[in-house]
Amino acid sequence: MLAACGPREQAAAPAAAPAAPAVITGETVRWRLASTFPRALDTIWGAAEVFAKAVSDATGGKFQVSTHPAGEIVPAMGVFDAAQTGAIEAAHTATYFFFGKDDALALANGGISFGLNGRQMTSWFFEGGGLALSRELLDTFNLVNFACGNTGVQMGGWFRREIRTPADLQGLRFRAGGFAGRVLERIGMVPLAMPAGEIYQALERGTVDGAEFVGPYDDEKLGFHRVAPFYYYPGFWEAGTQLDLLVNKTAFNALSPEYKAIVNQAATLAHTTMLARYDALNPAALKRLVAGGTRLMPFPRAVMDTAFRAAHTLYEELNATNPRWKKLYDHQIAFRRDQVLWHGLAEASFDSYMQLQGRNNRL
Ligand code: PYR
Repeated sequence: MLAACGPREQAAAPAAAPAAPAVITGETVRWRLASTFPRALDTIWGAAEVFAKAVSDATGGKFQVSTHPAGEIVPAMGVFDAAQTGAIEAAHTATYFFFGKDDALALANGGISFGLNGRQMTSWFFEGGGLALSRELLDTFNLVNFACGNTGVQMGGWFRREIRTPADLQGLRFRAGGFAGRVLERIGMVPLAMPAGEIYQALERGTVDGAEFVGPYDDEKLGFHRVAPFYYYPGFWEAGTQLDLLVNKTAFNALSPEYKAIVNQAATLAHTTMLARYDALNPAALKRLVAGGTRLMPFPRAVMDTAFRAAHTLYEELNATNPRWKKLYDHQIAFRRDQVLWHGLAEASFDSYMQLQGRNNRL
């Protein structure tokens, strides 16, 4: 029996636990899941496969989810609408890509600049009240959302020339994920949205001057280092981007309580697997990139400060104009304040001590 006791909030639990161990004898169910990401990215696309396998394993193959990379049955950025209308049962994507529908969608997946990091976002979502708030928002789009991956703090991306001051960013055409564009345009950049599979060509052809996707492992696969030598960090606009499983509400409600619990648990497995995979794969990729000539650079402090101010001015404007944004923002920002306090103590002091040991070749 598969107990319906996963992370406590992610899906509605069955009303009562069964009295005796039971074998799941549910109906045969077939879902189609379309991803925003290409198959080559086994990290971020991989979450769809982890999810589908876990669902199949838990139901003895009775609940099958066929997984489709970007463009196979739905274009990369068409997956939200396709799940909303029921053209497919599920999408694997990130809600911040769809901020054009409502800026609040950027808060639902932790996709705002200077937001929560990956661990803090998972805490907000599962234990801090984020699940209920984001479910309320996604419900208005006829979708049920599940946390289904996190990238951790991303890299700031690839540039053809050095960035010394905020002035060097003026007019730079830059591919950035989702809501980041709202802030980058405020600091003089020209943000361009495009799915992962289109970035390399845009960089190579000069349609964009620079680009970011996630971090070393994905970026190496996408080949950005072949076109732009300067690799900046940190990606202050993506501190803990959460990936989402978005399920059509009618399709979800048609499931038995057991199958609902299985969807919940499978999404949670995919969620934890993604960040573990990124953390396991990124260091070796980073070493390969640097050995191949990539120039690793921190963003100058003045760039970070300029962006921080611009982001918070934007947030205040949205607070004044969009009540759905404000409801999530106030909650998430109060949570951020406490998280920064707590993480600054144990986590940051331990990390900085260990980094000192690393820099002195003692690890
Ligand atoms: C991006 O598209 O930039 C992500 O981080 C997923």
